[in-house]
Amino acid sequence: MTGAPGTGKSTLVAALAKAWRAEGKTVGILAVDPTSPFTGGAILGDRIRMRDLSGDAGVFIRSSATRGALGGLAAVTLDQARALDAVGFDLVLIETVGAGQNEVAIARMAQTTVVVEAPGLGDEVQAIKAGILEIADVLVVNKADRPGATQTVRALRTMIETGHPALKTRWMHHGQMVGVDDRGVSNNHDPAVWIPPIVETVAADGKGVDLLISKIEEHQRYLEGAGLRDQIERARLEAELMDRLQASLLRRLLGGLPENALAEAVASVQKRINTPDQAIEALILQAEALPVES
Ligand SMILES: Nc1nc2c(ncn2[C@@H]2O[C@H](COP(=O)(O)OP(=O)(O)OP(=O)(O)O)[C@@H](O)[C@H]2O)c(=O)[nH]1
Ligand SMILES: [Mg+2]
Repeated sequence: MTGAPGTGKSTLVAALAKAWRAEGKTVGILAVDPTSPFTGGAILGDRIRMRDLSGDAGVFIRSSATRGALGGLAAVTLDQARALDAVGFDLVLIETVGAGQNEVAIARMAQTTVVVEAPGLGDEVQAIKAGILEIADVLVVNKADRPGATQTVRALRTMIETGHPALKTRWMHHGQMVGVDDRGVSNNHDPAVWIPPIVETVAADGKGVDLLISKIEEHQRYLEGAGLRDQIERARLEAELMDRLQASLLRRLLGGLPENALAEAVASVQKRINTPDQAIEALILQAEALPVES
């Protein structure tokens, strides 16, 4: 569940969790960096919104206010989600503010990504600015009780009809052009492309939540039916492992170098002594010359 600050993600997550609990399903909820400049100190607010759920052993809630924990946030959240999955939670809901690379990385790892919009946050559809529209499996226009909801729906519909990447993206795969969906997964075996439906909700009073659930479940069935779940999981794990590999190589490299090595590299580029590539090459050579840590 991702979207601009204050669009109603937490309220929606609470409403979804309640509905799934009523069906007897267990629900894990992970809220990532819920403190936004808009709603400020939202962890407390989230606690209040989630209050109806507390004390229920079938619900696990964890908020991580980890602003500033660059790079590690996606990994930590995905590990938490794995843990919840491993202990048998039927559903794991992750709320992120769709505002940074971290959040987008997390959203990309979900089986079903719901992008939440709300009217009245400015002229533009917020998700376009944040670059998260293309990862949406289901689009929600929450706060449908507010003026402007119809225009927001219309704007989203136009965007999907004219330019959803699922409808036009192609990429090279093993030297062949193949049709792909928005996650870069080949779906040339299955011509049916998932076009994100748009659901209007009033999270505050539960309106539209049943329809949202049915769309989320429809998307899950689509993944299953098209045999895409394994393929997508493999592609995402590959991306996740590459990210973690990059981060850990970088940590290892920089950790082994003297403290001022990076500053000196920067200075050498600023003084036009080195090009960036030359400075990087020098850093790598310097790191490789160091004794290997055991
Ligand atoms: N009018 C109206 N207000 C809503 C609706 N859903 C949520 N709100 C209100 O919008 C405010 C923000 O809701 P949250 O659920 O905290 O939004 P959020 O997207 O989780 O916010 P952040 O985590 O801070 O990004 C709260 O005051 C909610 O009560 C709705 O459907 N209609
Ligand atoms: Mg929230």
